[in-house]
Amino acid sequence: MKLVYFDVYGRAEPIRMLLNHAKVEFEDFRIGFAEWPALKAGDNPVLEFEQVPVLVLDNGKVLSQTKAIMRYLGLQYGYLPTDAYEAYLVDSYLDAFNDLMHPFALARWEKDEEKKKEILANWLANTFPKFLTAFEKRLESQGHSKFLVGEKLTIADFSFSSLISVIVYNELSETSATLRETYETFPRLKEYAHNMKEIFNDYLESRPKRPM
Ligand SMILES: N[C@@H](CCC(=O)N[C@@H](CS)C(=O)NCC(=O)O)C(=O)O
Repeated sequence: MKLVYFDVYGRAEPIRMLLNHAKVEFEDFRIGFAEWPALKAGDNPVLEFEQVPVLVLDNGKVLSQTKAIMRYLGLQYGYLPTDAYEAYLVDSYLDAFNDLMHPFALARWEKDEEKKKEILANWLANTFPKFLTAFEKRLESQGHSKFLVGEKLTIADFSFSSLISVIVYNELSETSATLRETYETFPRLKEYAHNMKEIFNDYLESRPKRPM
């Protein structure tokens, strides 16, 4: 199969992590930002919504939309719970990660430096701790499990491990050290990061290093 995205972590990284963990061979096709406008304008049948990531399967089918791709791969490779409540928890996490990251992404692409600072400061003071508090509570209710949901790795773990590896534990990110200070005030989340680092260490060490 072929995964099409930009040469950054972004929305494709949980997909890369999952395929890597499941030992599925795939082409990690990375588009340069400069090539994108022409590709997008080119009426390319692979770009159904004129957005990436897309995953082109070996049978020619093209999958779009990150969460749907994750769910598809989760079902294929055993990273989706069969229990309805656990499946709900996984989806709820994925939506929460999107909500958490939306303002952060807006700040990153904001050209006006003052506005950018303001969005980021508000996110750091309010949004980030609010979501972490909720995640910490969920982890507390998980008892001794290492994972976000149930007793095994799910697509929620790929998504959250990717997220923290990019914004909290990333030496190339300008904001990572500040975010880590807040993140590590949550003991269960800190322990979670440690546990996931053990599981994904080989991949995290060998992947291309990027600030985002
Ligand atoms: N809902 C889509 C959003 C995809 C999306 O926003 N992709 C961005 C990159 S992260 C993109 O393709 N941007 C280029 C563009 O829209 O021209 C998903 O979850 O996959």
